[in-house]
Amino acid sequence: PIIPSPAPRSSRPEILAEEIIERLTYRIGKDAKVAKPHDWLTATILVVRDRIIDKWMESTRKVYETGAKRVYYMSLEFLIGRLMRDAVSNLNLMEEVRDALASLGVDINVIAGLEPDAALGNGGLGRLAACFMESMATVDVPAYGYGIRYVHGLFRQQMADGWQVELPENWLAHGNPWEFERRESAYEIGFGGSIEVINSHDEQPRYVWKPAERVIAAAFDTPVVGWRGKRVNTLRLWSAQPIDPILLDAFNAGDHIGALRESNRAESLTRVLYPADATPAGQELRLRQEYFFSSASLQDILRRHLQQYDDFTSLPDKVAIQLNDTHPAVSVAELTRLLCDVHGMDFEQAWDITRRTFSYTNHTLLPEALESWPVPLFERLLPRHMQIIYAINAKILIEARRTRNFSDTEIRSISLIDESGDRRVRMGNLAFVGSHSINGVSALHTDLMKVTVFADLHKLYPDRINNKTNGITPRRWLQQCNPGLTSLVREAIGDEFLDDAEKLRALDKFATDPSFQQKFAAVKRANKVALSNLVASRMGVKLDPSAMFDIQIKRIHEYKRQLLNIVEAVALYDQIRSHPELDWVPRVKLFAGKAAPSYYNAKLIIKLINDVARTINNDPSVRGLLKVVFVPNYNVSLAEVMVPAADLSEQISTAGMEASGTGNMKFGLNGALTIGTLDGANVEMRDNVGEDNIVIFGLQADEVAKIRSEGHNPRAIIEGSRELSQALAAISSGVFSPDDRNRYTGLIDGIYSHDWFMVAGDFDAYAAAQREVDQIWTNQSSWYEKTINNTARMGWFSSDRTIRQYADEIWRA
Ligand code: DL6
Repeated sequence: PIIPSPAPRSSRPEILAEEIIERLTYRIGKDAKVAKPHDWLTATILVVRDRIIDKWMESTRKVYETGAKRVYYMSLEFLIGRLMRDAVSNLNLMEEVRDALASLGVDINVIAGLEPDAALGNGGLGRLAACFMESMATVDVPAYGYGIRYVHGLFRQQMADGWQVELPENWLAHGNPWEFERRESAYEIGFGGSIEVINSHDEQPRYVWKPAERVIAAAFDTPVVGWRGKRVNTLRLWSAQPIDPILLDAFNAGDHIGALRESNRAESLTRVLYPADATPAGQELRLRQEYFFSSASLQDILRRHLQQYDDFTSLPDKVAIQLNDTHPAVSVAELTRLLCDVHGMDFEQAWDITRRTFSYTNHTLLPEALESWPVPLFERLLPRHMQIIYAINAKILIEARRTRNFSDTEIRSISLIDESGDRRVRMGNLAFVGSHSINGVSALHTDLMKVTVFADLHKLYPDRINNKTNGITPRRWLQQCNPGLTSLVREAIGDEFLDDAEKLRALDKFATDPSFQQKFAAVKRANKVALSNLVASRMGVKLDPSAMFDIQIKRIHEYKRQLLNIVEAVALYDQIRSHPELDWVPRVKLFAGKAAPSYYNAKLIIKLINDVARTINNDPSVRGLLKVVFVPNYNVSLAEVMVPAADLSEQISTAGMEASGTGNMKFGLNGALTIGTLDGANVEMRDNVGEDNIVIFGLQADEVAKIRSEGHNPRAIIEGSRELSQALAAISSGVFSPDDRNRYTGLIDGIYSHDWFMVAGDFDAYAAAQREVDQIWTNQSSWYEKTINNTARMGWFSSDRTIRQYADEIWRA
């Protein structure tokens, strides 16, 4: 039969309104008269979703027709945030949907604010994956994202007397109208068990893994629409389900709990996102999650490939798989296993195909963040993979010894097995040897990778490491979060920048134009008022929008140095009280961010910020010149309010420790001045915006390394700095913690004794840089010239540029 295509959907507001009512009635089963805001949200999403589906099918069909290469982005994290505004705006339907809803008496802003944040990630790495998904659709790369459909994403952060408390997050509470469950795309995933060898005397014996335990991976698809609806890609998230939902024999025998044990065990696999970003979880469940989603994704990829092609020899030409950090690194062994054991290929050929198919992105140099698994655990859970890893290791080590004459030390460092203590499988080395490309996420980070974590592997494979500086999607991080600035820019330079962010350069000529500066300032002020309203309603704290909004929002980590920021705030507090006669620039210091639940010092830093805030904000002698605020429960939606409202962006990590940063880019694009170290992508930001338009301070990466290796004397530095020693003394003696005077003694002792993160080492330079910022602020015309230049010159940091580089230089897609 000839199956007709559905009629194209209209975008007229009256038709949209009709459809919203139709969905409300027949899909949600609610009468419009009694519908709750959540019902309106769901109905609206269903109507918007329908407008994506035709494009989605067309995009998929086209890849089959053209035989184009597919890109698979494997990531344990996708920090998506809300989707409705994104989809509506990318479809160019914002006005129509707003009008349709208004005609039904519904305010789009109210219902958009009810959409839960899909917080399936911790921080930069997960948010990057979300920006990349949107950019891949925008620049027309046929791509699938693969990840896990966690029932509970990143915890909700609440404050209890200034301490972080973690509460479960429940983004699926009202269902998820964006997703489609794909019951036909389900795969069995095994764990444990044993290996049977068939024809063991043959040249090529067959290995059959007999897992002791099996679960089902079920697919849930979310369409990801690119800018102007050009292409729609798929984010496929896996959910674990039991093979038998209930053990009926056990149930009938009266063991009602035991009957569900297997089901619970399976479902617990994808229940919760691990809430640590810079330290590996190191727990069995995490390794299970990693293998579960890797295996399901690879089985899916191979199935799709065989639908279209005869065999797997074409795999590297038709498939590119990007490993987002080491979390999916077990895929290297899994693909080799599937090709050999399931599809009968010989090991050499399977290994060659594997290596030519994978590429790997490294996101951190922190040694403690590099994943490794104890050999006994790995062997128990994935016995066949352990054999394959040994086989790969033998191949690599023999090659290194024979062709490169590697020494014992070099062999030890490139080995997939760390033998220095209890034996462990090194996932970074596995990802490296199993990939044809290994990239860092900023120029500095990539250079450092070559001389630190991967120095010896780089010697062995000198052509593999390359750089792909991160980017951010300008749709979410300019157009949607800052409509005021977007309109102003359109008025000034037209619409070209909407399709090519580098066209923002045309704003350069307005940087010194007083009338444009005024309008730019007015937009910033409106955004600051919006943030002030949010802070007032959530926290009851009143902010003055004419003060400088100085913002540090990111995960709380010692290397990101929220501590340096708050110690400087304490020093400034002293100065304001000691010198009331001086013209202090009024400042609001805003912080937000989550700490990993087991990271004691990070949680203590949150408490310190809150303690300092309480003291300063209630001290009349400060005369409102300084305010400190910690905004709880940082997430993508909160960032969308805070980023556009920032005057000053704090990017002050210890040089050499922040791989790239992406918050730095969001702030710059939205017209904030950056105060930062020469770390991560700050270096390239300086090159792009010009050194007059950014305030750089502090030790550089090579200086930090030198000081650490030659010995650092923080005590001498502290004693030489009156401001610093007084601030540290106040904190450690309990001025801000009268209820527990020793609360911060240990934290401050750390600065005195080793100062690993160079808080003392950089303090004076940071304080001087802050006073330079004050100076610039006092000349508002110069301030706006610099901040307009930031917006004008940040276009290069669009993730469209990053994705094009991945596509051209790594994926060849
Ligand atoms: O590449 C995305 C993002 C970078 O911008 C950050 O600099 C980096 O810290 C982050 N890395 C991670 C992984 N673990 N740690 N730390 O989240 O990646």
